[in-house]
Amino acid sequence: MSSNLDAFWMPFTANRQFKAHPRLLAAAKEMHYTSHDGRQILDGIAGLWCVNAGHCHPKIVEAIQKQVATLDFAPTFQMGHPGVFELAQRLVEMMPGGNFDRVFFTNSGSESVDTALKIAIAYHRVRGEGSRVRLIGRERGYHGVGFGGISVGGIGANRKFFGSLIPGVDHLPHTHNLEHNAFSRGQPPWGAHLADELERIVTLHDASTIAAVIVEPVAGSTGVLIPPVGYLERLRAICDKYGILLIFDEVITGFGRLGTSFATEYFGVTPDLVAVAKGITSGTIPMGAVFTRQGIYDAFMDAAAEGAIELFHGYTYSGHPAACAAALATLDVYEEEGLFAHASHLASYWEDCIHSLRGLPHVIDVRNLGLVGAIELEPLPGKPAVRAMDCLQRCYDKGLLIRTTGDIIALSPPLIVKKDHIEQMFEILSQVLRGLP
Ligand code: PXG
Ligand code: PLP
Repeated sequence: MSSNLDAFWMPFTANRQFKAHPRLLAAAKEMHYTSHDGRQILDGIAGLWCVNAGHCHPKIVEAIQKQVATLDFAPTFQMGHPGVFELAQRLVEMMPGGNFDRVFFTNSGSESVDTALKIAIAYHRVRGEGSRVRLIGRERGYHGVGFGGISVGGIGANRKFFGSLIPGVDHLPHTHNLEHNAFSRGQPPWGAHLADELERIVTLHDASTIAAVIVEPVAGSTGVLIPPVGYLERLRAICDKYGILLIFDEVITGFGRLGTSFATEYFGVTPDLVAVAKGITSGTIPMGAVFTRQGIYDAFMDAAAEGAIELFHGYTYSGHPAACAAALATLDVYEEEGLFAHASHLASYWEDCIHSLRGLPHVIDVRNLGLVGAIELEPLPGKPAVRAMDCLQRCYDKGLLIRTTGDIIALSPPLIVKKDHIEQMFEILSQVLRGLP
């Protein structure tokens, strides 16, 4: 490797540590990366929770190549192109129960979150409830890195450097509790009552000031926190009681991660807005989207004069032709290869394999749902995150890519994963855990 690594300021990375010991990926195919030194690396995290259809799927690659050579870019401000309308229609048809009838396009999860928050506040305003401006997030929530997303987000390090954030935000408590729920298989039994904290927040601020509650149905980035049985249902009921919009951030849970199209289907709980990204194009081209429930779009149409712009929001690249082509091909692949059903069938095998790590050195919790899972390690005394980072490096050296956050290992393989890949993942992980200081 000859190139100079200095100029690239790497995101969410210990830059100096990385540049001293770089891990470069040079190519990818299906379940594997090829490292710059020519080794095969099994992808245990679908790139960064996004490559759900497997790497370099020929059908998706071809669709993108064709699109870029035919229509490289077309504006969607006062213009359009066929692909974006076709994709929107396909997407709303994927949503269960026909509950969501419109889609707004963005380029990332962070933009989807900001878009959803803005639509929520504006929705109340166009209906004459302009006092509903507060947003409620949750501790340990991750909603990307825009000012909206970090304001409702609940990860201290992502917030504290960045000033006063947006005003009028409050947070629910997180639901992670090892004392009650360690080593739960699937949804943990304890914790539904934590949703009732929303009642307390409503009492404090009054419902007439609150626009929306945003949560990840399964919190991903913070270390895979599975919602307690009944928790999401209770949040929905309280939001209904007070006219508060419920936003699900499905940037990770969308597009098959739980073995269903979306988490809303998995849990049988219908929010008002759904933010997605990542798996929408299987990570090939940046894209995100926000689904809105029946009636939300109509409220904007009803409030604006004919010929007037109804929502003053959008990105140059909202519905970019290359992203639309990638997404359409990705949805075809999900369908033709039955990848969501495949994920659903593998989920119990995945659960058994990940829970086989219980009892290994340093393992204080294991949790799972669908094809996502986490292993929480006891931190080295006085050195948080060091043990998990050591684990990541050792796994990489043995040919497995994992993701860590603090001392939690997260796993989320491409949905094309087979039983023998899963076996190999946990074989490497158990070897590494046995050898960790
Ligand atoms: N919401 C959720 C729930 C996410 O998981 C975003 C929003 C932001 O998406 P963009 O595309 O703007 O990054 C995410 C992204 C991790 C990790 O810690 C997780 C994400 C991104 C990068 C790293 O494993 N999730
Ligand atoms: N900054 C400037 C100066 C711009 O002209 C634009 C878009 O035209 C933006 C930011 C926003 O860029 P995007 O639409 O890609 O989010």
